[in-house]
Amino acid sequence: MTSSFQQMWADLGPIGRDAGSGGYRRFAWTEADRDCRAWFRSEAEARGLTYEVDRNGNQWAWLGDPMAGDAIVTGSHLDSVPDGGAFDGPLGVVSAFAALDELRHRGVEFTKPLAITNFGDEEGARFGLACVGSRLTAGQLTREKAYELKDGDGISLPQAMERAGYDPSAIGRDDERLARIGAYVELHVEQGRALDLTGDAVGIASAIWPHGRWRFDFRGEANHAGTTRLVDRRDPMLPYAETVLAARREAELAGAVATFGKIAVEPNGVNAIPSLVRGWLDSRAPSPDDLDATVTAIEKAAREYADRHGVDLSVVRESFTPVIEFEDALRDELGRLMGGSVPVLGTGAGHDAGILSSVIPTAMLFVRNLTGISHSPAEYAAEDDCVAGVLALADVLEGLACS
Ligand code: HGY
Ligand code: MN
Ligand code: MN
Repeated sequence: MTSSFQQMWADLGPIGRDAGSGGYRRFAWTEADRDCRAWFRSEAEARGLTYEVDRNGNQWAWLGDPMAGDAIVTGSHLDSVPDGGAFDGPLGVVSAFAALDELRHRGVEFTKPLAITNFGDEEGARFGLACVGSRLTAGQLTREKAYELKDGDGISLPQAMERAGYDPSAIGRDDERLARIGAYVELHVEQGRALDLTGDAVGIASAIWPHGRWRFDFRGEANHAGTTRLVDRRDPMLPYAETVLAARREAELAGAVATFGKIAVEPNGVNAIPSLVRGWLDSRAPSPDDLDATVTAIEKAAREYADRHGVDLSVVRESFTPVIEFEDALRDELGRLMGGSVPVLGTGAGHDAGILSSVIPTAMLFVRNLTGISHSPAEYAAEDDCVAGVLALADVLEGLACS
């Protein structure tokens, strides 16, 4: 199993990797995404699995009869954030194939269908909404709303799918497919240091913090940077900057997190006062009330700053995921199958398993990340810990699909 893991890791590694930053730029329905999908299909077919793409563009590799029902499904995503790391997503997909290799090596008999998946567009890096593939499948994103999604160049989601050779006409809730699934288990690199602090290679997820993305549009008045008196300016960069500081202040007060990590400026000229400063807020908190209090306070402060500078402000919520509590029974079953005394930990990171938990039993395994760094080229998990994750996933799949 280790050699198959290493080979898959080596094959997938170069796809969509930026030579300059060393990070990944695997955005939905781009060439890098196409190449990741081709890799997935080749691994599936090399194992004699039945390959298919569902109405939402998610990839599936089946062992056994896909229509038999009560299938055990495992996988993750292959897309990335801009200059993301190698492990966020791909570790779950590679580990799924490697766990199957391990189970075949053990000679186990499957009593249920097994499927390995790649859910499309989990990061939402191109169209701004997280977990598009799983949200569509779970019915949390309607076809109509999906058709409204556009990337920074104005290309819509259906246009991007068509240009990539996929038919977007039937995207939407997939009850027929959901009815075939008994449970979904996603293995993911931990995005934090909890396991490093407990000294465990693998952990089990308990919950996902509620989290969302809000777009703040500060509209001022374009003018000459050199000749416009300060008192005459309606500069949107000033309330934006004050709002960024307010976000940190309000998050600290609420025990939440808040990040302005993406900004777009028009006309974006060195010697021009901007007409528009568009900033995206990502905020997350242990409870819905904490999140609501944080974002409400940030927006209130932003409006005061905008008024003070004669700037207009609009705030739009672009993505939201409520608090996810993974169901106890499956979580505890995983703990038992992994030999007990496995740490159970919450996370502030969103996942397809979180979205799917609204419609099917789901659970997550986390693999130790020694630095906790993620969404960065520096993201890393030690090979021994990755192997421990594969063996743990194999134990779980054997217990769920081979008993
Ligand atoms: O943003 C997240 O939490 C996830 O990486 N999509
Ligand atoms: Mn991520
Ligand atoms: Mn992820």
